[in-house]
Amino acid sequence: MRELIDKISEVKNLKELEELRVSVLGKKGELAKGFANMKNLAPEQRKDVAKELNEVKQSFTAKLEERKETLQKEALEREMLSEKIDISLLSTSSEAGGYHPVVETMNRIIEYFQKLNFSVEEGRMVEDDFHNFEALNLPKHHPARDMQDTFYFKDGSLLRTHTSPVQIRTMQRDKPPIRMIAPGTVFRRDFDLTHTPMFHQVEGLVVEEAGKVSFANLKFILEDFLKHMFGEVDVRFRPSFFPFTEPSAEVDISCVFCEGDGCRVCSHTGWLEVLGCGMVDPNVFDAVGYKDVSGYAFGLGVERFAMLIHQVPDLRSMFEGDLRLLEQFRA
Ligand code: 2U9
Repeated sequence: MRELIDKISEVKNLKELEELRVSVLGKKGELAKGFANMKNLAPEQRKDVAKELNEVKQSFTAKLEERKETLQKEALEREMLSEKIDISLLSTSSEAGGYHPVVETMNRIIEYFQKLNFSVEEGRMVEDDFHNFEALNLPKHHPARDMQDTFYFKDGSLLRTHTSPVQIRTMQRDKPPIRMIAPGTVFRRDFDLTHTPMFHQVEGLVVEEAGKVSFANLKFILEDFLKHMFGEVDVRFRPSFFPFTEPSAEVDISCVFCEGDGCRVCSHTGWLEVLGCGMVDPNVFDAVGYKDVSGYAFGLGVERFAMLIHQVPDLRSMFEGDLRLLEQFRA
């Protein structure tokens, strides 16, 4: 017995241990031979020998398991040590990284509004029904609340479908005047050529004492903003509808691909839609308890801006992380 136990501690690796196991516990192993030999013993000896063999089997198996664990641990440690990376070593590569076009575009947008004294608010990605829908004048049965458009959790919370709940929370926290943008990630159950389940928005909100801001102020700032982002483009406002703004408008720029002549990208209209905006609906102010105020708001999709600025035709390439595309945006 002692001999067998000694053999276990002499074994140097898992392969040798397995060989030892087979040679002792295997079908043709030492123990099997011992049991087979019992038929040659005198009947009164058999019980004692069987007892002894079983004890040997038990303690051998236990020792074997113990040694196996030790060897496995040692092997893992050796592997981890060999894979260890010395992060203090100097890099052999001198290639510079760069911002992803979506991040770069987002930063340019943020910078523009920060220079005009807008604060930057972040909020949360997991929201509740009130802040994402109810307070934004999206009534209980509005189609936007559909399970098909929104990622819901079992407890009724949801992934925000726009950054608008950030404005709601800011108004609940601060008194007017408000002058803010909300850049961030949003989620919708939508996936096709022109939609992805995760994308980025920047929304803006300005609230002042009643009568102090008008649609003219909104129009002026958005025109200037779009020229800052896209260069010398024409800008037009078209009447539209959003539940949270009244009146509302969609904003187009002259097509950056054909300069307004008409091409496939602009469906031969010469115009590309880039923004939504309007005067904040009074129901939204009621929901946050604001009285005697006026305000304007706007919203945009950052991926769409990045695509139009860099003339990237396919939205999906914004999410693939393909270095052949990203290397073209290196700083
Ligand atoms: C509050 C009040 C009003 C934000 C607005 C839009 C119009 C809009 C879209 C642009 C492209 C979303 O990413 S997109 O699909 N947005 O058209 N957003 S007005 O209005 C608000 C927001 C918050 C409290």
